[in-house]
Amino acid sequence: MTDKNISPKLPQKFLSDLETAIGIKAIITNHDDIAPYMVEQRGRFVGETSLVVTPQTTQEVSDVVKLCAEHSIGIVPQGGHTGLVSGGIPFAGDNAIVLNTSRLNKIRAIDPVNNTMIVEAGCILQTIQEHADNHDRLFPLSLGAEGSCQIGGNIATNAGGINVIRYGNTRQLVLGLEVVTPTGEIWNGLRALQKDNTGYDLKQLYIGSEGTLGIITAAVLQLFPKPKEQQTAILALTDLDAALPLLNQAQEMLGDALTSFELLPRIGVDFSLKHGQGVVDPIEGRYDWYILMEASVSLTDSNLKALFQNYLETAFEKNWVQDGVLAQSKAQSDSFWLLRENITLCQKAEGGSIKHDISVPVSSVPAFIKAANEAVRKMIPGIRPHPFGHLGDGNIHYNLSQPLDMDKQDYLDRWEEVNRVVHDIVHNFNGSISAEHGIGRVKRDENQHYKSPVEMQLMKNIKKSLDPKGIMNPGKLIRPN
Ligand code: FAD
Ligand code: 2HG
Ligand code: ZN
Repeated sequence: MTDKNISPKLPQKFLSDLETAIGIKAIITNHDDIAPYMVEQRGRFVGETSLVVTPQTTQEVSDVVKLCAEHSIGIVPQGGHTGLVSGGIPFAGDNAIVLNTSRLNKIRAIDPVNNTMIVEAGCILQTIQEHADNHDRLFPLSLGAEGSCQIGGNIATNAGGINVIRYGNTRQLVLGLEVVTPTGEIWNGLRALQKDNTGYDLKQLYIGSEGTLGIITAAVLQLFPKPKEQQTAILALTDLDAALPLLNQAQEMLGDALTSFELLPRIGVDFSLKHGQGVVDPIEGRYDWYILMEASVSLTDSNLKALFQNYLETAFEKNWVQDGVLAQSKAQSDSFWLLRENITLCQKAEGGSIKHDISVPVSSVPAFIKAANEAVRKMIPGIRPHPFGHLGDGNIHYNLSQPLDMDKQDYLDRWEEVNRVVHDIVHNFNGSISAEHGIGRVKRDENQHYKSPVEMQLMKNIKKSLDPKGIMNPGKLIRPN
């Protein structure tokens, strides 16, 4: 039974046509069964809907969308539900149902000769990585949520992660898409081609569109040769400024073998050690800043280890690092990454955390961090900044844990005010207020504040032209009229 108090109120005809199209098993209307689909990662908002559907084929997705279009009902696409900007839940008043893609999860094909793989939107990222690996290939997209996020969500958010410096964002890893449009038509753009100049590149429009232009049902992914040798090191910096020459030197001495270059502050290390399971401190002593870096090559018998050791010697000679450990085994390298990947989950245990996902030119990262730290400390004495993340891409998760002696709610009430101060600094550095997590609902108005009216209008024109009824993920990314 549909809960009568919760939107959207669904016409009986809609529900019976839906049941005919996708079957009762794919329809969830019970409030308690819907609840888990409404709780987002950060626990900041709870979604509201009277219906969740879980179609199993592209045709079923198309049938659902056609019915929603006919009845002017909104649709929120939802994948692994790991997004960090509240893009995958409907808000009260959105008049929208949720279309969850978890059952749309077939790997349709792999072509190792062409270095491509065709997967459905609901495939878990880790499953895709493992399948590629079983065929001696690499799918390089990698992020902390890879055990539960889905490729449809990754594509819809143009996810970044830890290997962008070498392989690019999701945008660079997709050759073709299959999409159900807001009218329910199926666009089969599953072309596995390296070259295809036949007009507007529609797939790039859908990548990063956060479910506002249509539902991605399948994709052609670009695969790469599997790395045969890998070196991972964690280094304690002399100071934050040393990160930049250290990065430049890595690019000079390791060339394109450099795959990750991540910044960790001591406080983030402390969070992971205190709250994470099985996390160990790799370096004796306490240092303010660390770099976790990795290099890999797909050649056997390469001289990567020697190159890496030379690089580390240079880093010590130049006094950029005070201490460091080069992983001696896969297990040790995994333990470095465990420390890094635990920061997001462990910061939750430290009370309220006001988050920012910013990028500035790589050369401006230390200056940005210093300016932002000074500004937020002035605003809220005792605030605990823990900037971390993808320094090699200029992308810092500038997260701010609450002062130890402050009430959590009083702190979180200052979210928007703090955002504005930090984002103004980002803006002054010609940066972006969302480097990899997207805009969703959380950053919608903030995005509009910083984007030029011309750019906003172009985005609105595209939305209006592809989704004139405004049913695709209403209220996300672009404010409805
Ligand atoms: P969801 O959260 O379900 O949805 C995200 C958005 O995409 C929503 O707007 C939704 O409507 C839309 N969407 C989902 N599926 C489709 C579809 N098939 N068609 C159209 N629209 C769709 N992100 C990074 O970029 N880099 C990181 O390093 C990173 N690390 C993370 C670590 C942790 C611990 C966590 C919890 C999150 C992290 N994230 C990171 C954020 C998140 O994992 C990514 O945004 C991911 O790409 C979302 O995938 P999902 O399947 O969970 O999508
Ligand atoms: C990461 O790089 C994720 O770990 C999550 O993008 C960042 O916790 C965050 O803000
Ligand atoms: Zn990240």
